[in-house]
Amino acid sequence: MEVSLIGAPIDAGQRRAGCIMGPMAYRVAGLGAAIAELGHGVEDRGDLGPDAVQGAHCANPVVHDLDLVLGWTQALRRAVGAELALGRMPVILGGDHSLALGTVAGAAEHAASVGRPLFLLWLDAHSDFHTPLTTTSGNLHGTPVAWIAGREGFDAFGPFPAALPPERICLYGIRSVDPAEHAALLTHDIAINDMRVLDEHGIVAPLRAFLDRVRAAGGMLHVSLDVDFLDPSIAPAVGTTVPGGTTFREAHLVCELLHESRLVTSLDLVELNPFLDDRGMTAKLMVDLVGSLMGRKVFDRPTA
Ligand code: 6HN
Ligand code: MN
Ligand code: MN
Ligand code: MN
Repeated sequence: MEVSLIGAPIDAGQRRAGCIMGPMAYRVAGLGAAIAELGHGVEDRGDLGPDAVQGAHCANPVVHDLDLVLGWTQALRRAVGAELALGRMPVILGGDHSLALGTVAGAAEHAASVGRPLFLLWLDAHSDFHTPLTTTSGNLHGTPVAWIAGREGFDAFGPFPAALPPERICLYGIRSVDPAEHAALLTHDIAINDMRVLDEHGIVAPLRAFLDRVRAAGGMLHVSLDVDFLDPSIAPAVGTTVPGGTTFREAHLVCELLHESRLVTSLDLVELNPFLDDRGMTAKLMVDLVGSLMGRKVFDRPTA
């Protein structure tokens, strides 16, 4: 694989300071070297900045920093599309989860241009299914999945390029859904693998079922990994901790299965807030998880 690291120090999609340091923390934790060690080519494209956007309007007065989020959305959309067009795998170092408005838009645009369906795996404690009109926090990091699924209420963003039908979206690990999100999810046929489902069926079977669908459709797969997918005891460096997250081995197993599938074409690493970390443990764990996703094995058995 040829991997491009893209820094996206955006924190405008939420209110707690610190996500802006995310890209640098991944570099300090050795992300590039960890990927190169596995035999992949790695280019660090440095940090991106937002396009200049002014005067965007939202009818919901609690929504904040709309111009900035729009500016990042445009810049990331172009950057991800450009890397995919070069046949490279973009890995976006966030930055808060609002960056997925741009990254998934870029991936969707590219997939449409080559005539392949894009699938989305959302590894998160949250469903991020608000629209700018339903959010009560005003934090746009809680909205990307809704735009991607083609929901209304995103006037300032325009229509999502090639909106994903619900059966191409898989929410994995969720355990915090707001009432307005819940109501909307009930009317969309999105695979919702909340922690209750994963407790009962295990971490493997629901993921395999989704990956089988991606493979059967000849799809591209964007993975969006929110730090709060992990249990706060192993990943404290995130502003929106929710108890009851995935364990160290569960998270690695997800990444190992993703590697074995050979289906992942782009990846977001989001919501790392290094200011909240404990001696870099979260940044290091995220780097290790990327290692598993890119081919590192607990025990490497030679294949016949
Ligand atoms: N994330 N549902 C809450 C809100 O403010 O809308 C939390 C969103 C969390 C966002 O996971 O990236
Ligand atoms: Mn802000
Ligand atoms: Mn999220
Ligand atoms: Mn989250």
